[in-house]
Amino acid sequence: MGSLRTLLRYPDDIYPLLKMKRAIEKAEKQIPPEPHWGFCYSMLHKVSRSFSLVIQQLRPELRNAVCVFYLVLRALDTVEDDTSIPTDEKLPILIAFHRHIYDTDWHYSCGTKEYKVLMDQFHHVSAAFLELDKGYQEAIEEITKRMGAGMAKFICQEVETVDDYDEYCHYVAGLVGLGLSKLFLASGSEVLLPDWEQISNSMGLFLQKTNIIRDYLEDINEIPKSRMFWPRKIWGKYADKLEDLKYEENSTKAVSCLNEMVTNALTHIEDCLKYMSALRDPSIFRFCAIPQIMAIGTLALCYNNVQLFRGVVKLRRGKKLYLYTPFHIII
Ligand code: IN0
Repeated sequence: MGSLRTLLRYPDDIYPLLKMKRAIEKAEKQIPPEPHWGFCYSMLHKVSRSFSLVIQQLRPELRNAVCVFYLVLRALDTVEDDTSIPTDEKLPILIAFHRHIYDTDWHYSCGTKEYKVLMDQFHHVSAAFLELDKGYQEAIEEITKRMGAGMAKFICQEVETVDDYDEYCHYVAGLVGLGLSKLFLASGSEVLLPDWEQISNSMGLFLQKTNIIRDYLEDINEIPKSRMFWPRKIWGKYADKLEDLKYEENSTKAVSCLNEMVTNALTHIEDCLKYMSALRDPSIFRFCAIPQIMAIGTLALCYNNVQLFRGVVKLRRGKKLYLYTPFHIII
């Protein structure tokens, strides 16, 4: 639940931590009896313990669609991330992934731990996908197709300019925003604003850019080869190589670069607020707002913080869980 020392230092964390523990236990007891839905929901809890609770509070029909969408995206991500797959084998899988989701005989073994289980037993996700209404299926298929093609493009291309950065983040996260807006529309709970594509995209870009900033050290130290998502156009003003930012003698330059990256991410905030202001359904609002609040908290922690180049900078677990606790329990 968190170390005793942390709990004594932050006693206000104890209540949300206990609430969260109970909420997780309750969610785990509510796993559906059908094997494919049972697999999907228990997999969802495994790959994202706290976010799965936010999905859980959506209305059942939309919840099923979001659960399948989330797992399809995680699976696509597992293929993209697996550095042991040769490029000539990876590209066709990414490009054809939107067709594989219709095929309950398809599976491709890759990834590690729970992601390997997800890939090996992907037929459960396909079976669940095939039970969704056509409107949900079409939205998931279209986004998976565009995302797979975008990921394939960036396997062979580095993030040089800020436009490249925005384009890469569009494929891996902005499209998720577009897809979710379509699912909300298909559920009948929400309507779309005229500029829905632009603002849905910004919702994803803000989350993804925060992840890219936060994960600098983890990505640069990745074995066998570091992964670089910070645009050269920005870091090139401060260092000859992106990895040089992690060395102590470059601390001042590194922090200036970090602050420019955070400022870049903050440009999406206005669109995000516009998107969230237009939502009508309180459960959809919570689903969208909680990851955004977490991202703002993470950026606040990263800004001007040299520790980002030394180790992990993450929101304290208790603080994070406080956000996940349903509002009416706290107030
Ligand atoms: C998400 C997003 C997400 C939620 C709500 C609205 C969104 C609108 C646009 C784009 C994305 C939106 O949220 C999750 C949050 C999450 O998974 N949090 C993890 C923590 C973490 O750091 O991984 C948790 O365990 O709490 C998210 O990060 N992504 C995501 C993926 C699929 C879906 Cl359906 C929704 C991933 C990403 C890359 C940012 C889009």
